[in-house]
Amino acid sequence: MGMYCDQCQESVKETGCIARGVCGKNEITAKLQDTLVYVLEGIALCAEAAGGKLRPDQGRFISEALFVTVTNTNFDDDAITDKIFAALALRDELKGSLTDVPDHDSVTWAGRNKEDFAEKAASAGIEDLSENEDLRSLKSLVLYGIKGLAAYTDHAEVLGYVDESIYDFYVKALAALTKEVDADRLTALVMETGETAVKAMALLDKANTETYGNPEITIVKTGVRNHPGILISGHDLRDMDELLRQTEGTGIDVYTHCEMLPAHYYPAFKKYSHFVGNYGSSWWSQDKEFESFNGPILMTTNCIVPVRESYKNRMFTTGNAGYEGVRHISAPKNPGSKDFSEIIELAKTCPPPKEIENGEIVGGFAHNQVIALADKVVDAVKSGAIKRFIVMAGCDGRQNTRQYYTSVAGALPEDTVVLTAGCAKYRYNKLHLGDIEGIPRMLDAGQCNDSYSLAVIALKLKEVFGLDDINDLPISYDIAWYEQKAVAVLLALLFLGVKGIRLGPTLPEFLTPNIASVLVEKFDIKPIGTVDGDIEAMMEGR
Ligand code: FSO
Ligand code: SF4
Repeated sequence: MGMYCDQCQESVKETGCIARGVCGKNEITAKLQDTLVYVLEGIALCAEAAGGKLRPDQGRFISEALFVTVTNTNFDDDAITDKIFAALALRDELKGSLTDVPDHDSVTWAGRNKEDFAEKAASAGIEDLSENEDLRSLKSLVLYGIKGLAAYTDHAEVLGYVDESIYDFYVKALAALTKEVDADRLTALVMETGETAVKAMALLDKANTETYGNPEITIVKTGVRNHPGILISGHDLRDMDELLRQTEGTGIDVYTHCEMLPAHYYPAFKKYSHFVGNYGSSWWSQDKEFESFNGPILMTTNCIVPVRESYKNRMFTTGNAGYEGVRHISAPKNPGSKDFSEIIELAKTCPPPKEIENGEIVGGFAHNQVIALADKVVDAVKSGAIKRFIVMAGCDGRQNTRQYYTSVAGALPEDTVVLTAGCAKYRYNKLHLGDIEGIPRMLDAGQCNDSYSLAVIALKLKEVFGLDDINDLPISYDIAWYEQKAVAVLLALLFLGVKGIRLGPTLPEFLTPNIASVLVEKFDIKPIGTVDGDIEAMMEGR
């Protein structure tokens, strides 16, 4: 049997990806990832039987393992196989302490090699979760939501921040995925996934801001200098920190790509004079941009696209990211820094990056910075200078239909302010929308996880205006999604009570018509429509 995957927005319509992923994931990689999730379910069942608790190191292992299965994170079969072995060992450790071992194949299955794993995956993953397609759809929402929030939890853990209630939820939710559970309980689990996603984003926000300071208004250059450079992409700020320390004084410049752009907004990184700017744009354009960058590229997380030979020998992965044939920099066994010297030595031999643009991007409007401007913002709303905020957070993607977001941002009335976060911003962050009484019309909070900041801002405005309901604020949500972190962010917004979200460029394939209509009824979620129609509706609060 071939692969089956429907976890991201680019899933093949109606069938899911069954021969090869649109993302480039092949059948073996897909099956190995499914098997990994399957063994994690066995771990959860054993942990549940032992009282529902995981040790912090065990919880952290689950965050990493789930992150490995997120779209565009890891395409390296050997690395995924190693994780399956480690997961089997953890499951057996937990099983060993039980007198009453749960009766489920994922608890007893004993694979030995890659071939066993690929074979096993024919019945692994979510495929055997439920015969009923609506129940399966709800279980998919839970599984994809946990994958997304696990990625955020992992970033916080890397910085030494832990919330054990997130581990309790891994156990509860992963165990539930193996059982016959009715629609009501699954719906409650979907909402609990949203609640846990809020916790994960809050934890990461605390980890990032306590470690690196609160993001500040920053102008980031998009041109290049005449020195060799290293390009760093993905979301991991600790890797950013270590790379900047290790490159200081070497004559190598450091540039960000895609979701690493917001690193420029943190005080801890501003002090480095060799941290010079952002190169290129969103993840899916990395083929062209990595080629013209000329120097080494470090991918700290997703989104990796199939790597071209032209830059493969200049590319490195680290953390949970991986790609067959691309060198991987592992974390040291004992506490300490990763060693990026191989990348730095390679950079010294490379020509400087080729300039592809020469402008500026303004960002750094996370909650602390916006709340510092609260009086100005509230006055502008009261005077009518700002009529509406449009939250345009989320992901970017390859399809031309995503041009919709550029058109919406460009055509919004001049008394609106766009609040953004995530790589979705690359569809409009170079439009120069101007400002309203000194408040920029495009406020970038940061990475996709900083969507949490947007929720904090909304809750603050609700308090300032003395409103009972977050939906009474002059805020509309026009969200773009791509992978499972966006599923987690969406569930987090629903948990916080946000209604009327527009979601595009398409609704998830894994939602059955029945489940989609429940979301429409309960939360007034709607697919995006036309640019003019949606702008008119949003300005009327619809
Ligand atoms: Fe984008 Fe990729 Fe951050 Fe995602 S780079 S698409 S939601 O991984 O994580 O926003
Ligand atoms: Fe297809 Fe997306 Fe799965 Fe890749 S991650 S195989 S594109 S559904």
